[in-house]
Amino acid sequence: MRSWPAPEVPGLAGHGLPLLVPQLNVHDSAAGVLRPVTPGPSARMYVCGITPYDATHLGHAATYLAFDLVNRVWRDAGHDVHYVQNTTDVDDPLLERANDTGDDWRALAEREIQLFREDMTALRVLPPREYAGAVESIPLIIEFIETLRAKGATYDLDGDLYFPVSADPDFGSVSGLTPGEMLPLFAERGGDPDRKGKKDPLDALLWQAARPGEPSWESPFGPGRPGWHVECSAISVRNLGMSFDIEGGGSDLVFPHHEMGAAHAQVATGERPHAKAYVHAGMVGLDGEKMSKSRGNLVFVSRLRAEGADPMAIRLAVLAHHYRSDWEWTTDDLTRAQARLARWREAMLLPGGPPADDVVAEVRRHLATDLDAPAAIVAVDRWADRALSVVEERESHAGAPDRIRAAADALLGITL
Ligand code: 5CA
Ligand code: ZN
Repeated sequence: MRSWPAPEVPGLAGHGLPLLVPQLNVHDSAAGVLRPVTPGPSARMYVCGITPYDATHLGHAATYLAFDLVNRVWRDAGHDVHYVQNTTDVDDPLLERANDTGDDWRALAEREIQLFREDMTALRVLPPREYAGAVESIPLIIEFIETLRAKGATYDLDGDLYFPVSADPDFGSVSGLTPGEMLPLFAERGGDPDRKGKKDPLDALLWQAARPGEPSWESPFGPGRPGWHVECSAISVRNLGMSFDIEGGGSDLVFPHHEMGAAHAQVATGERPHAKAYVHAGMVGLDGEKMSKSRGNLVFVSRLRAEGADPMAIRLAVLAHHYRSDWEWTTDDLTRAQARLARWREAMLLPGGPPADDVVAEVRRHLATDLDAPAAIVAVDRWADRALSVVEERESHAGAPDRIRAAADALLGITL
């Protein structure tokens, strides 16, 4: 599927030099601690994409901006970044929405994906190298399920095909949850623990037999459509292989989505782990609740843009919150970011400023420490404050504003 246009990323002095660019450490949900990620020359990342029926709310934006920081930090460290993202362009919630509004489900998905592309472009999010739709990936998903079947890791229930979680001895290692903790989350997030005839209530649907009025595709297991977890498992393994560096998404995906995806992949390939680190962004809320389509409490990036908000202010407003924290959007976020952006831009107009090297080093250090964008932003604030208050000529370094501009662009994705 077509991705979106890549923004220019300026190269910074010291780019690719380990002495100047610290190695990225991120919080790995499986390990429960901050860990160094140690990619080879090619750094591999898979991030779960949208289900295209209501894009792009600020929660989505916050998640994709978090992983955009990973991408930028890795590029600055000299890695060739292989970034893959899916889009769940056939699934229950999308079909339900299309049904409710009388839309054609394909048209709804295409419209929302296009809006998502436009929002990502406006926010200067670097595009994935492969942007894979579930529908276009059905042949490879079928092939992946065939592999599981050949290994005896599937069973049939009234025409639907299930994955027995008992097939993976490591099941549970991504979330670290007990079965008792898993069950309510499974029920809440698309699972069917109460279905009669399952071997284990947590077993996940791999292939759902065709139902009247729903789209379906031919397969060796009869006509139907793929389950959700197997979509991301198949797409990630096909494009990145096993043990890729980071699998990412919002914290609502830790269980069951990333747990099941890892189990499928580990059983299908006989290798482990699926990803070296599982990285999760906090949930963005509004009015005391998680922002989500089902609750309808959404603030859309496209709406803010249409109201005249500078996309760079939207980006800065989101990055002012640490990616792992749960937080609530308020209009103050945007007001503060607009003021901050104006101040940074004012400092850019000066002929010189305080030395930039230490500031760039500080931004790099903060981002390498679990993507601490809020601290990186404060470092730029301090530089701008000093620049705007410099009175003596000798304190002013020609070219410093340009270097700060380049760092804000390359590392934070903010153009000044
Ligand atoms: N298509 C699946 C992933 S394969 C899906 O979860 N789609 S989604 O549209 O519901 O969400 C897209 C991404 O945004 C996911 O990574 C999800 O974890 C994240 N996300 C959803 N709601 C929020 C929120 N309120 N705050 C932060 N991130 C969110
Ligand atoms: Zn996914």
